[in-house]
Amino acid sequence: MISYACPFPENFVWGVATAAPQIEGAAFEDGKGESIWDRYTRIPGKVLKGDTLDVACDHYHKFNEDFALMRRLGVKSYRLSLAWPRIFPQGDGSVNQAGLDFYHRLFDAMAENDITPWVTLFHWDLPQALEDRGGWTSRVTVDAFAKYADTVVKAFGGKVKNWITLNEIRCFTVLAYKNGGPKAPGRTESDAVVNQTYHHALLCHGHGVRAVREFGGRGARVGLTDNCDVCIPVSETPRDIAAARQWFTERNLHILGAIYGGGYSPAYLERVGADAPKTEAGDFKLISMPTDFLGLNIYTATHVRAGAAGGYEVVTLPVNYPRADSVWLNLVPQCMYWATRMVRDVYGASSIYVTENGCGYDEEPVIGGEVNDLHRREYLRAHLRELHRAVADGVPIHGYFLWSFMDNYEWEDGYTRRFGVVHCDFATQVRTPKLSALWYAKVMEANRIL
Ligand code: GBH
Repeated sequence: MISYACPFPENFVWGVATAAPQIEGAAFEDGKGESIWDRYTRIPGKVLKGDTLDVACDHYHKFNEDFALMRRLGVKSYRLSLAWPRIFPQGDGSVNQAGLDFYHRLFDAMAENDITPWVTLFHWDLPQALEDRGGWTSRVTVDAFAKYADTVVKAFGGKVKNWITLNEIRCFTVLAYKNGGPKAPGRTESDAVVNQTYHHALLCHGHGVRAVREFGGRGARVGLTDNCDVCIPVSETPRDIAAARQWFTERNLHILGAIYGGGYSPAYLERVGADAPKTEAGDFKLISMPTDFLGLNIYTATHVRAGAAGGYEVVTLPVNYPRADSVWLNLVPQCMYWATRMVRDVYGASSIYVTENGCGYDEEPVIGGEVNDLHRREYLRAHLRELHRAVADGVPIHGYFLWSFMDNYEWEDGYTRRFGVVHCDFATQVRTPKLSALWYAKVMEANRIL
């Protein structure tokens, strides 16, 4: 029996994560084009308090200070994203050199602070100009992404070795194109159109992999970050585990199932029927190119058990079930164990990184220069224990990135919901490491749970 006090494997990667639109600000500076989120935040009623991304954490101007703070906390690996509209203001067409220059300065500052970048090519900020040409419903976006991926991998391949193609396909497809939101652009489209957006996203993932293989240089690695639908078996009996596995497989058929399966499975095609996405010859050669790792963003899970008449049953949670302030974030630490184990068992994933995990709360005041977010420390500790359990069971988990380095723009929840281990005062841009940051610094240093 391996205890939680045992270290994580040697060379386990500990890091923190953010995304460009959520922290950079400078939304219209140095030639950056408008993103779909810049547009969406201005539609009344879409974002809490009408908060915009215009300034966010002003990281665009404060990155030196932010990297110095990371260094003080002992952060050695940092997952960030590139803003596509900073580099191609119109989505394709001509490149904005000032955008490339900004990221060169950023990577140089990271190197000076001994921080290794893990770079996501796309974290939801589609150039509005592409949305105007159909956005994710159109193959125009796939061609534009291919060009964007080639450009940034060529530009930064000397400074970046760890690449992530896309962040959470569901969040810019079904959650953005089906029911008018909650994600940008907030369109309302048919199932057939939504299925097509998945397919285009899968193709972009493939192009990201291809670009890294072609232009990434020596030692370059690439994978997808997925927020697969996660469940836990209510009891860890063979019956409930089998039920959970069935639920997991069905719910992830259209993304991980397609990528790892080398095509859409008969089960998927039967489910979507006439709404199946239109594909072209060669699509799956691209989509299913082998990757070096799978990134998972894991926050919560659905409870599943065996049905009385076979199959599975989703358990309805009691109203008092504990959760964070984000309504979707039920506290289910076993999500770490089951998500990682399922992707190993179902798809044979052989190198897994948790690319996000964390929790959002509203009221976290700075009192006497401190933020006592004991709730976050307990969340992280409980989740890391379940991750450790998976490692001890032989699940190939090679790293963990905490979401998020600092409080930032939480999409439709604006600046209300704080996910950072560093507090950000959005009026003054003062950063204050919370208690959880000081604790996590020690965890990273010790390579074990404290
Ligand atoms: C991640 O999404 C994102 O990658 C990151 O940018 C974000 O800040 C962070 O987590 C915290 O939210 O609309 O009710 O159907 C997390 C996964 C998936 C959680 C979509 C919220 C909305 C559920 N998210 N989900 S709903």
